[in-house]
Amino acid sequence: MTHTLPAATGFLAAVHQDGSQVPRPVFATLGALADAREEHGGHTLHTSLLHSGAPDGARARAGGVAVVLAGELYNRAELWSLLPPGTEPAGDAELVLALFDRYDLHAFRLLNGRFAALVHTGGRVLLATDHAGSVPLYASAAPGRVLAATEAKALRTAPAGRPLPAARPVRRLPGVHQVPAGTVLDLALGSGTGTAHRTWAPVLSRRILPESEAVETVRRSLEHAIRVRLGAQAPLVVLSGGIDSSSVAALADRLTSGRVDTVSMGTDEADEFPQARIVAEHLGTAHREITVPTAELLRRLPHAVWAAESLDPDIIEYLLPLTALYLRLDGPGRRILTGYGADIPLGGMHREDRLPALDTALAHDMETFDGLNEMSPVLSGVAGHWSTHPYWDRDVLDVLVCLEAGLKRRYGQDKWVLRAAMGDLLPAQTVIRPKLGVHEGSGTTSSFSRLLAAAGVSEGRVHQAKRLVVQELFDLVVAAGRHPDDVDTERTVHQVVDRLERTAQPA
Ligand code: AMP
Ligand code: PCX
Ligand code: MG
Repeated sequence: MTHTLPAATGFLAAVHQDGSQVPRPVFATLGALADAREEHGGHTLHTSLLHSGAPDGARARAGGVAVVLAGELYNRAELWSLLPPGTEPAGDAELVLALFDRYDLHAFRLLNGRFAALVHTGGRVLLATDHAGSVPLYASAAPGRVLAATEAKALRTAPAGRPLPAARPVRRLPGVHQVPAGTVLDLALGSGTGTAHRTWAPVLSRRILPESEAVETVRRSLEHAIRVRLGAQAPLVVLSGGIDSSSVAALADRLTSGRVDTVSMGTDEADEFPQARIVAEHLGTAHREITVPTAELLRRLPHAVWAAESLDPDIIEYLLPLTALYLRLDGPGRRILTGYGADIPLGGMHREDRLPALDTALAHDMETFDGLNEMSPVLSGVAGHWSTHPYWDRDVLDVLVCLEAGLKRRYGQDKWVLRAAMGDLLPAQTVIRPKLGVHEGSGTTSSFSRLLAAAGVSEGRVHQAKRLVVQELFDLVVAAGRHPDDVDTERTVHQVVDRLERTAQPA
């Protein structure tokens, strides 16, 4: 059984050949910090762990190998079966350590989880992400040192590093790179460079299955992904009333002995409260509705960029209402289940009948998700919570991506296979209803557009202006290290619009 929160939700780690300074750990994620400094083999490993009371489960060392892990694993039982009987590791870091001893870096090909990890052994430092890169991991390396952190802002004051193999540079943070999804970077401490190994890639082929088998496989894999994501306490499901989150709530409800909590957010402009209420009443969950005034929603724009460290304006629009919701959830840290991500492998954003277009969109989305940070735990971490995404469980994702498109779009319905898999647990109207995206259902896209229009942006340039606003906010709250409470959305919008106008004017 998983505790409410993982042992660590983030880290800053530094491996040095000499005793150089380590940047002060600065995170958006809320949590206590546990520092540790260990010397071995002439190297120093310094770690600052963001934890929730039991940091020991996130650190392990034996035989000259040290592991630091933020997040959690979901296929523990399978992984344990690979180890000698009777050796049940105390935590996920210890489990990875034991697997590393047996498989070296190939251990990471075995893991299904939501994590970022660092392994230090001899002159090697390995940096690893889960298949989806769902816990972002950043690094700065130079001869004799490797720094790594789960938030880019934690490396803001690091001395400039060298380019890393396959890793993307981070805007305005010289020498800071993001480790790609499903990757192990195997770095030599002496040179600060090394090799990238992919440990996961989305399937490119499509499988043909009879309807009933596809439906059963989807149901079984999703149910399993939810079972392994449940903690000691009843979970909280962020519920829109659409098929994705309603399915998560229904399965969590079946697998939990106590009552599941659900929460829906809306704004003073738009909500999907009636749709969510139908599901909550059907399941008998302890349900809450939270209305966030639009002014507050827009004030949270700097917080969404601060948490996600993403430059994509569309992604920030999806994440903004969720960030605003998480910031309204006070009290002790909760384990939050979401339906986020279902629309990517199921082509849920695709609302018409042509199958080639559906698979084109899907292939594109599976090729471009990396680095968007849309599933970053920091989004709920800013309020001290831990979110997890069953549809992006490694095994669920593998099942969903490869289903032939005709199982996703069928009988005029989007996400047909999921709807068919959940028919017995949800109200009929929930099962058949097409739904708006969270950015539409909460009025986020329209209120952000209106803010720009009020600042003088013409309709044709709204999207470009949104991109620039998000970029400016990134520069302020990530690159310059400003706290989002001190950044005014409206003032930033005006500055960006002034700049846009100056560049648009003929010389
Ligand atoms: P979407 O695919 O647009 O429905 O949004 C992704 C996920 O965010 C959903 O599966 C829900 O878990 C969550 N979500 C979306 N809208 C809301 C809402 N209004 N209130 C609470 N959670 C939501
Ligand atoms: N979503 C999607 C994510 C869509 C965008 N991400 C991408 N293409 N990488 C989902 O939940 O699957 C909505 C609102 O729909 C967010
Ligand atoms: Mg959805």
